[in-house]
Amino acid sequence: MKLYSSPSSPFARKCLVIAHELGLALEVENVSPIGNAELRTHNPLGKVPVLIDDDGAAIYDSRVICEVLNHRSLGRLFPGEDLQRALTLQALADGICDSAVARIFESRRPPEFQHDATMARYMLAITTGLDVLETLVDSFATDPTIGEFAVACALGYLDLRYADLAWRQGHPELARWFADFSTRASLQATIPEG
Ligand SMILES: N[C@@H](CCC(=O)N[C@@H](CS)C(=O)NCC(=O)O)C(=O)O
Repeated sequence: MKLYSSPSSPFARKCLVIAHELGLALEVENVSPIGNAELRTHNPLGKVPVLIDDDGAAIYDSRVICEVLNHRSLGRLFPGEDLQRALTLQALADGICDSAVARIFESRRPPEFQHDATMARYMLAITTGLDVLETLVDSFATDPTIGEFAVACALGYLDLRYADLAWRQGHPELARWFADFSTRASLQATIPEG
């Protein structure tokens, strides 16, 4: 199985972390999604990650990839008794990433084309999301689910692209949890770059 990935993508990282946790080896091909016609033949949305299955089928997006990998490996990352909490936590973490990634794209436009209100709206989603995560840390699962892994990938992306945000200030419980959780081999093996 081959994963079209990008070293900075929190969504691709989430898939790599989940594969690592499940003991699955994925061939990784790093690509730039921007203007990538070949990627678009696999995912019409033109986004990474995309998993190419052994039979050639393309699987996207990251939520689907993670769930399929977990299902095939009989993993416990989507536990039935905790499904609503785990999936909602994943949605919150992925949503923070959606806004964080979109804001980076917006910030790379020439200043005269940047839209301040849009930038502010993305930042509000990030900071409000962090505030809610801080209130949820106590409910994080001891046996981590897709939700906890998605949160770790989101925080890792903020460290990569939003160092100035200094998100640990004002979110001490989240910061403590992340420091401990980040020692997992799956997270150490997938530190984002770029
Ligand atoms: N919901 C998607 C989001 C994927 C995504 O936004 N990927 C970004 C890279 S982090 C991308 O490929 N963007 C290219 C584009 O928007 O054209 C997922 O979970 O896989």
